[in-house]
Amino acid sequence: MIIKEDGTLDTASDVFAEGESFNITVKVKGYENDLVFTYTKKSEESSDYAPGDVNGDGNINVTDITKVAAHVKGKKILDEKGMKAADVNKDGNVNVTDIIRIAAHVKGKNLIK
Ligand SMILES: [Ca+2]
Ligand SMILES: [Ca+2]
Repeated sequence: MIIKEDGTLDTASDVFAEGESFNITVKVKGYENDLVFTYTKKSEESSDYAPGDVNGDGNINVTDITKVAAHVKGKKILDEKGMKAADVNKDGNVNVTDIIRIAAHVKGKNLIK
């Protein structure tokens, strides 16, 4: 755990706790009112990529089209999350229809919601 210059605690580097949740108690010598922070693990559900954002970088752009195209051609198969994000029309298949749909989004013609 790192305490940054602005006083925030950075625990992202190395998780020292396991399980669904854990507490961190902050005590300051000579002062009352201990602070207890409770951290709860993010559910798998919320970590899914947004539809169309195949590489999960937060943007839907030409990189995502390229990735879906490579998948459809059988050159580079997407991982599970990528597959889910790539199937923008949610018909259970990742194919050229999805590429067209993502391309339309990138062009600003038909946005994926
Ligand atoms: Ca992306
Ligand atoms: Ca599809």
